Amino acid sequence: MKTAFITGIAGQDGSYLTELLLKEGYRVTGIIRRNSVVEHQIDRITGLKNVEIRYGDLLDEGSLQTALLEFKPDEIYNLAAQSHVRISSDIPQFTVATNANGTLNLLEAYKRFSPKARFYQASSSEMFGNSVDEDGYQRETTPMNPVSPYGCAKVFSYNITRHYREAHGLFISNGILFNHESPRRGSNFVTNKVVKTAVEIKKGISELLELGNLDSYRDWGHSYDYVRAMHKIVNAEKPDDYVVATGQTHSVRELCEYVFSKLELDYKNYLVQNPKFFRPQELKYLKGDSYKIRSMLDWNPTYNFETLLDDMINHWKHIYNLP
Ligand code: F7E
Repeated sequence: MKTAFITGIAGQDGSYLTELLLKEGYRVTGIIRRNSVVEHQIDRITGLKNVEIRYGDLLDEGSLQTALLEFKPDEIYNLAAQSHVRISSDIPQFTVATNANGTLNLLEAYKRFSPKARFYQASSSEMFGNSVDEDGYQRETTPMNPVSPYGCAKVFSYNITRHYREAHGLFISNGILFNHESPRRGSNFVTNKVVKTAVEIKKGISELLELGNLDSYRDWGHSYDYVRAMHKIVNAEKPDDYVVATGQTHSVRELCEYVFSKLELDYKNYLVQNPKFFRPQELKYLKGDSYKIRSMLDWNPTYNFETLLDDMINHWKHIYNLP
């Protein structure tokens, strides 16, 4: 039986990955941070049997060493992060400490105590910033020009993991994941914010949807599909780096149009723009070319933009008891 160790195990991706690995017969272990409000902290993985969790933190090297020594993992998935791009401008130092130095802390513990394991680093399309290839896509070779503290920290982690792979002969891979959502997405990310608020408007318990920039484009996939990519990346013959994306792009405005029209509403009657949701520098356009992982590891997404949003709409309709 293989053992997996997941940082960020209670998050959206951590929970889908845990379900996948349990189905594959893994022993699944991980760390969660101490939180003053204990309620709801592990809701996404509550009910899953045979998951072993300890308190730990990417900023607490001792906790990482203790966990690796106890669990002796075969696969390490570093999914923990301060993952909100706009908030990374409010708390840049914490974001960089966690998303950059935290990765280095885990790498050091891994190199010393678990070097035979395979290591997955959660890299992000936010690393590209506003650079786009001439054909309108971002891919593994696209230059990285990040436009947020979050993106800058992720570029550091991408580079340091590649350096450790080359310098120390470790099995380390990066998944460069474009936006991926689900009913388990935090409701301060734009997809879940739009879907949840639209359903609340339909139910008559909300009146307005307040958003920032409507003209940015994102390549949105489903977290369920993207954790399957992570597992394939870790179990490939050789360590390498792969873009994971759908290859379709839509604006925030198109997202609103689709979600409200599914609920037989016109988004223009409810939408207001609020400066507080704009970013100091916006990443305007993402569309990923995932040819490499599709051809080399036989990965394909099963959800598209519409079926992803349908899944989220159905989730919130169920919560609010709407037909
Ligand atoms: O914003 C615009 C916003 O916060 C998407 C993270 O998982 O994906 C995610 O980062 C777009 C942006 O995701 C609101 O300006 C408008 O253009 O859902 P988001 P993100 O920033 O793309 C990448 C790949 C990651 O790695 C990150 O960890 O929507 N937008 N109005 C808004 N966004 C939010 N959150 N809230 C608004 O009111």
